[in-house]
Amino acid sequence: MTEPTSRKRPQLYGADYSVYVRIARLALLEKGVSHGLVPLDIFAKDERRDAHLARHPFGKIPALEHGDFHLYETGAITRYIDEAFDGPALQPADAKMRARMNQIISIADGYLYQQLVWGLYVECIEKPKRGETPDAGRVEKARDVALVSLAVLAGLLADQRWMCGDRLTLADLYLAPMIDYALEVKEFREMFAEHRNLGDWWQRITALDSFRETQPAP
Ligand SMILES: N[C@@H](CCC(=O)N[C@@H](CS)C(=O)NCC(=O)O)C(=O)O
Repeated sequence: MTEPTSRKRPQLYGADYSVYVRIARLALLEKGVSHGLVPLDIFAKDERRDAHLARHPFGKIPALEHGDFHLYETGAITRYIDEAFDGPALQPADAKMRARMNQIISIADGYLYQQLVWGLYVECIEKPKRGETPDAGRVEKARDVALVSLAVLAGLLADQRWMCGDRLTLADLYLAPMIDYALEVKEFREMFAEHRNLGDWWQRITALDSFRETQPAP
């Protein structure tokens, strides 16, 4: 007799440095779901990465296995985690608030990941560490998008505790790992400091056990 999927421990494939892996882990931890992290360095270009294409044909991390149920794409994974397991709801029940959460997730996927993580963090922190020169044009574009993004997020947060009201949702979990990388860049820190409500929100984020537990290894 096979064990039902619901009783199996989910396994997440990915690396702790990955923003998207961290989002999925934050969701698992906030739901209190016991799970495993199977280490997979997607940039290693080795045979483990090749084998991973069977799990994720687009060659990205994370991928989730829950019994015989296999899933990739962080948006699908986090919503599945929220809906398939007990624990605090990570999506608002109210249609307008849920739409707002989905809007913030789209902003994170569509603009923040490329500009904050690749355009600012990788260009300004990672490249100099490797002895490479940042692409000034790339950084300038990222800075422009960062300015708009922070104004938008500060407006959406307003005087709420979390991005979508008084409860932590997937919107907060999406933003946190991206902003965490960008905050290593001095110029971004200065822009961020212009928005007091974002600073208060960030204190709440950094106080989460899940956030601390998923901090990438130095
Ligand atoms: N749309 C994917 C994006 C995942 C993604 O971009 N993951 C990055 C790591 S944070 C990755 O695997 N990059 C490898 C590559 O682009 O070759 C999702 O939502 O899961």
